[in-house]
Amino acid sequence: MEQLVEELSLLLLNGTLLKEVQETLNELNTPAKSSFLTALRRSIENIKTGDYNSSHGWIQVAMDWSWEQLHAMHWKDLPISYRRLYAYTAILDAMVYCKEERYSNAMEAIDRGLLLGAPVLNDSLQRWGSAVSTVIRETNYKRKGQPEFDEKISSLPTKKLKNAELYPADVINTSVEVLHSPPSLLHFKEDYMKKEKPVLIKGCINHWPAMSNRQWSIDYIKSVAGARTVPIEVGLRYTDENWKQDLMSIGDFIDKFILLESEEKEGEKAKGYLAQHQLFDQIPELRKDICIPDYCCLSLNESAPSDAASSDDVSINAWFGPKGTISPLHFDPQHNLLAQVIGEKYIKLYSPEDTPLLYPHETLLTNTSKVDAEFPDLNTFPLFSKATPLECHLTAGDVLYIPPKHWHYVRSLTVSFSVSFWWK
Ligand SMILES: O=C(O)CCC(=O)C(=O)O
Repeated sequence: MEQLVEELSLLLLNGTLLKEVQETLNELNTPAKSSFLTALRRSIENIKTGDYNSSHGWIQVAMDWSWEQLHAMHWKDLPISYRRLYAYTAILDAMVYCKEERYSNAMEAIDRGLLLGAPVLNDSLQRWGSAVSTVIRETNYKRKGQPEFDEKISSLPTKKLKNAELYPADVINTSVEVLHSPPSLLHFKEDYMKKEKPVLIKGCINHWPAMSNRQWSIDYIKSVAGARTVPIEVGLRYTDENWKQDLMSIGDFIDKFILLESEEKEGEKAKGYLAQHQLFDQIPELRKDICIPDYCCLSLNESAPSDAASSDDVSINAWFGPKGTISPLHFDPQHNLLAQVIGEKYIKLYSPEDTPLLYPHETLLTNTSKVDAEFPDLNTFPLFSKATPLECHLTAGDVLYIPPKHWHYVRSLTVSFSVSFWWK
């Protein structure tokens, strides 16, 4: 940590940071961009004299300016330079908070920078994230004399449920093909990827640290990542009108949506879901606990010079939530391995051939069906009854292969943590 602060102080003193900022600003054609540079210069002058209060004030001016630019256009059209500028402000903010030993504030600044910014200064934000997170953990440890541990929390993911609680009334059998040991790469490619056939592989991730020596539980996640800020989907389905996204710490998310939810049993309250988030890029400590399945190296792209896709091309997402989260029926363009680390999920799949029977939204959400896959309104969507679902029940250790463009509906049956791997 001291080393990082020193490293950054040096970059401030020798002008490297300001030079990079100036180069980034040169790439942009935005009015009033000089106000960003002026604010940053002032904040750095204040850091050098130890006037941290004024420094925060100037950083805030620069941050507000870049925040406005981030929101001035659609995310996908946004030049990456704006995200870099935001990252510089986050790094400076975090540095000042660290000098003041306000580590929770530093952590929040870093995560906002990681979520909204882009890599700068040799990926400093990620390194700061790990360092500050360690300081927070150690401080908690010293304060409590032991790692954070709560019996009520740790018993959650292992709680066994009766079948009646797990399955919707009409589902008894798994109709997706089930393999009880991992297939060879060749077998997987020929019989599932090429044939575009879903398959459930039991115990496929039992060798992951997250399933063995560093077994994930709610208290483990809270102690490793509780201070980190993440985007949470609030609402039952992303297709609902009152659905929104909030930023909050994983610790608050666990207290508010995972623990409360299990105490209140079902509860009609809005669900919170840490969904489709690249958590492992943000928190390398958790990335160490999972492994990219070898199958993700397989490609059907015959025109590619090599048959193998690189692991850099695999997009890894976390899906962490209470019992009852729902991902409405939708499809994605890539191959997907959905791995279940904690808890259980019910999944319904439809082949792309059924698309005309599934009533996709006509605009924006064209990859999402208008039909509630579990409780369909057949008066409004009569053709849906002709579609042929495959169903399965994913339990901890399992991996489900979902071929590209296969429709899938997912409901968690318990507190659940899944990790998805998408690749081309
Ligand atoms: O687990 C979920 O809720 C949804 C997962 C999903 O849609 C995916 O992996 O593509």
